[in-house]
Amino acid sequence: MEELNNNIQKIKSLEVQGATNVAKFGLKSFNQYVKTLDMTSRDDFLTKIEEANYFLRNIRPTEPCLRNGLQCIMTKAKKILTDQVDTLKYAIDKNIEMYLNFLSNANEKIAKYGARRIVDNSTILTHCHSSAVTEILKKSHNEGKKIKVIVSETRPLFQGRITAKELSDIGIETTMIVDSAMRWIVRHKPIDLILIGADSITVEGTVLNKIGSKLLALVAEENNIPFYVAATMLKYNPESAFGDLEIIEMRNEKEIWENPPSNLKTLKILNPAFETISRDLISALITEIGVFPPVLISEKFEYYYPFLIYE
Ligand code: RUB
Repeated sequence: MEELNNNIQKIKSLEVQGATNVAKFGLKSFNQYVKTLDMTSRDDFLTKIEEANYFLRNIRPTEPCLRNGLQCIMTKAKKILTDQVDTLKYAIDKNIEMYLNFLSNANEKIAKYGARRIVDNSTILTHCHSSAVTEILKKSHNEGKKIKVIVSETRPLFQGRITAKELSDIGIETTMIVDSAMRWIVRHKPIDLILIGADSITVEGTVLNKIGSKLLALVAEENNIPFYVAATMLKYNPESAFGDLEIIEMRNEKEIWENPPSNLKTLKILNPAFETISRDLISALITEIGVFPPVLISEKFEYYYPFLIYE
């Protein structure tokens, strides 16, 4: 349990960040933990892994990609009617491998389809750090297209620096701006396309992504710039179809101001990590099955991932 707790802490502290990385790391941590369990009773084993499942799925509330993976693995494990704990462990290992493969293949396909939307000599504006977005940009660059990228620093934890570093490392011309310059840059520099990632997609086709994303979407609408969201469909929240609302993660106020003067008794700090972008502000989703309007998400998800539907 100690190693699992350490890994949970890595996700909590954002040492591991971004929905895809969180899902991959969370599932690998779950698998490591399962392998360490030394017990022979099926019931004891299921109780222990249910406990780990509970902790992992609640670390970052706005992350259905990890929740979908855990849900799929737990449902399949419980359906195997064996008293052999080793058989259950083997099945969990195989199902985690399957889900991790879905994730890796998804980002490859997203890069392929997304790069087709990026034209030569274009400038792309992005926000935060999304592996789906950087894969598209890297692929476009590797295909020989000359692209420029503008990225916001993404306060309070500066995930924009991860994007800037990844892209500059391979020679993409990258410019960093402060978050509040998002509107200014669109009005003063030629931007061809705005591209962001996603943490969650609801049944209505609403996307949840890093705080600041809705501002960017409004700026895109105001200036008639295509606004795309690159995300695997594994970020769809199936519970939203049964009425649940996606929860916005509120992060520690210390991320915004570590040591405010203690005499400021009436000061409050709020640190929401994500916000919603309604589907009418999104030109299209770029996913592993192609590019389509957000309103089609539940239909496509049910068709391609029926085994991930749960109430
Ligand atoms: C990261 C963030 C990313 C999405 C998508 O927020 O909002 O845009 O998670 O990332 P945080 P990816 O840093 O708080 O986790 O495309 O890699 O899944």
